[in-house]
Amino acid sequence: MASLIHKADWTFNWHLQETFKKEVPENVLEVFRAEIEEQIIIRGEVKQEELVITKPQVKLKRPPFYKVLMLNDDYTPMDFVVSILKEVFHQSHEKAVDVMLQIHHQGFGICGIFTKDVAETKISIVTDCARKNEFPLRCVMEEE
Ligand code: TYC
Repeated sequence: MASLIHKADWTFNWHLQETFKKEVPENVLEVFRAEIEEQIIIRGEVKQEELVITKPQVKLKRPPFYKVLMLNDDYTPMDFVVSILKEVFHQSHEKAVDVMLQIHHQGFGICGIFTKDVAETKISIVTDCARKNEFPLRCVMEEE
């Protein structure tokens, strides 16, 4: 709506300036602005040619993402880790086995990349489930 008024305003401004051949007085502009707004509201529709793509005033920033890393330990059974990767991180069986082996050999592995809330939730689900089963399995998160 704002950009539409802006476009219409600009167009009228131009025509008025052409007519007046000088700066258009502010009070004249005011009347036109009010009329334009009224017409747009009454019409309640936007014609295709009136749509203007204006540069957004505020650049939207992509939210930060977080890697959820799973850490190796000597006690959590391999099949428990695989089932967590499948259930909590929606990995296929093959992928879960690969990630689990990578953690086992390298010390850690990436379970997935999520927004902050989702990463925190997944970590607490993994931790709760591991503690209930008395395993020391741990995850940490790291900003991408
Ligand atoms: N190292 C464990 C074992 O030999 C297996 C394991 C894999 C544990 C990955 C944790 O995040 C882990 N049973």
